[in-house]
Amino acid sequence: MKKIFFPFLSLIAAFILLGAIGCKPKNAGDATGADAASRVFIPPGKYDELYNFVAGGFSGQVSVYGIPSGRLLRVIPVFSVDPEKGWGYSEETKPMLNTSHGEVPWGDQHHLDLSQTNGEIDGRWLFANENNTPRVARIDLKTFRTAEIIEIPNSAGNHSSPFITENTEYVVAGTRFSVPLDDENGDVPIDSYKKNFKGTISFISVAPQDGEMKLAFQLVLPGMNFDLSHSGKGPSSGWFFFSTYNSEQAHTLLEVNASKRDKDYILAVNWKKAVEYAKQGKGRKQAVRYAHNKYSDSTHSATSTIETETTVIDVKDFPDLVYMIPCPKSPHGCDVDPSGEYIVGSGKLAALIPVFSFSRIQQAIAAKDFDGDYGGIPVIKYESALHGEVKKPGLGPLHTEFDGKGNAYTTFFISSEIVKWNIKDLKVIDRQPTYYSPGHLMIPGGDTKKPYGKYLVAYNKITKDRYLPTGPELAQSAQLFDISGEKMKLLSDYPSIGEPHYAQAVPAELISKNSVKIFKIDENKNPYATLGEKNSKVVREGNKVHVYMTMIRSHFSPDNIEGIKVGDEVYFHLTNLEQDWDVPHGFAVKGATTAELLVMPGETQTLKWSPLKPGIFPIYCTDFCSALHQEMSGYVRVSPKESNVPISFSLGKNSAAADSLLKK
Ligand code: RUQ
Ligand code: CUA
Repeated sequence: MKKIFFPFLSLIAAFILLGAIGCKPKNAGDATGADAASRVFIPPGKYDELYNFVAGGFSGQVSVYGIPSGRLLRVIPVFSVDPEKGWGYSEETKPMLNTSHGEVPWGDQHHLDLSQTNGEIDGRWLFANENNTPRVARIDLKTFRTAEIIEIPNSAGNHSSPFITENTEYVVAGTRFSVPLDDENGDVPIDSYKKNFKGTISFISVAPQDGEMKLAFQLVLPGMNFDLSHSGKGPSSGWFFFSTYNSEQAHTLLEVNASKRDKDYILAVNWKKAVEYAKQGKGRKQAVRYAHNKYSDSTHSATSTIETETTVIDVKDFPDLVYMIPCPKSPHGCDVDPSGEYIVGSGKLAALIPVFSFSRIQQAIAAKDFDGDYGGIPVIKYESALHGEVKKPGLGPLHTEFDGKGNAYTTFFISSEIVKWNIKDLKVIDRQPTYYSPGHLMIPGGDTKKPYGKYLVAYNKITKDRYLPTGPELAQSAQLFDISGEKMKLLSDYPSIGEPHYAQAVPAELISKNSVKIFKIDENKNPYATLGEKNSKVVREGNKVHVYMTMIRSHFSPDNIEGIKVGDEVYFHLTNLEQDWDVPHGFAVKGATTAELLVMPGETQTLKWSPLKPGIFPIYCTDFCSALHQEMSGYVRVSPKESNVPISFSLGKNSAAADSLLKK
């Protein structure tokens, strides 16, 4: 029997007896060979076919891989500070991590969604969620940088996020934990869950031109857990589908208490109608506090604004807004097929996969084919919404993606496999083992109208013996499959950063053609930019010292600074004067308690430094930028607090202080 890593051991035991699906197939992982190797081999100097953006889970960041090679191209800092790039440490980027709780330097990043136009990936932005302190980020794919982060009020554990609509009109964010609303007294007994705890789903609008996000409105729902989501498309465009669990409304020992009912629900949301109501001013204005952070490529700096209002729409006041569809049992993934007609719910504890039909859902709504209500929300009869069930597909279904050729692929956490099945006749076509326990899977464009359908990547959580041991913790793993034929074929696996959850991939050309190579120096609007070496200077303002410093191969200007005193706050404003692709310069100063800086061509970034003792403090470039990179360095002299050494600075000559010494 394969190893089982699941907290529901006792509940699961029964399922395992049901069938021998959980057994580890023979030839474990030996399916690859010379043919597979040539399929993933990218000759030196050649590019990968696709970009693969992978959620970092508890790392809080997003990583970017090339497919099919599996080569790591970049880690994009999003919700966590990153000393490598100075993200969250430089004065310019600090505001990006501001929240209503103050600076939060870490996040738990689970899902990604690429922006779409007409249901197809348009290569403009990548949206990322943060669970722990609910936030949604927008990454600009021209620069591969986080351009915007918006906090979500009335939310806790922002898991059901960020999923976008067909034309990127909205990004949704469903709360994992229900909690009292922000403007209510939250100091209530935990066992008053049923009375006081509420679920919310937030709709964030995205401006079509520049992508700017805005919290448009929030739906208030009965207390339960919202897990995942996908928007409708084609015929189901205008709708959203959310998986929910804990319809038991348990607040303790959820592994037992939230697993009691035979069915939980998929929530179908008529979001176009919700937008109409919001526009008619039907919601309630609520006082809240949440941060909205934006990064500008023109000032090369971020601003953080605390917003104070949201509009909430309680769904129980609007009977035609949301409907519940029973779904066995504790559903996790909720995926919509490329045609927009089929909605797949993956019940973690279910021995089947239900596939719902959008047209049947609509008929049921029209005919009021309901089976009572849940917290005032009409519950559509299971059979009325159902297209059919995939029987005995495997154990622990989690997520489903599509190849655009009528097939669906579902991950099975417990039986460690991917199962391919036909959406129409619901017959299993193929199953392949994964190593091990896959969570999400990804087919490039697999949640769009037009999947690219050539590869599939499984993101596996417990890799055990797959890599050289690295102590108690092993890297999680991505496994690449060829899905162009009838049977899936394992091509390769490669370790991944953090804990990947969802991922997205897109043909490289769609993104690489817009990639920014440099920032134009004459468009640099950073208030502390130094446009040209001759403008470099050091200015004292009280106990603040501003160093306007430039960088170009292979020196800083100035590179000798004196007159700084213990107790000063020193701001090194570094402008990289290069106008050449891939020539960043770095900056480090001895004793800095923050990070280094990496400054891109044409950009300005600022490091704050508070020297604590007198002495000579070297500065140097941290990025090997030329043959004379080791020469790219300098000295800062720090004098005691009471000293009267004047501010002086120079490049290539003795400083004033040194001259006066020599004259003596
Ligand atoms: S989850 S492994 Cu956080 Cu998307 Cu399913
Ligand atoms: Cu600049 Cu090394």
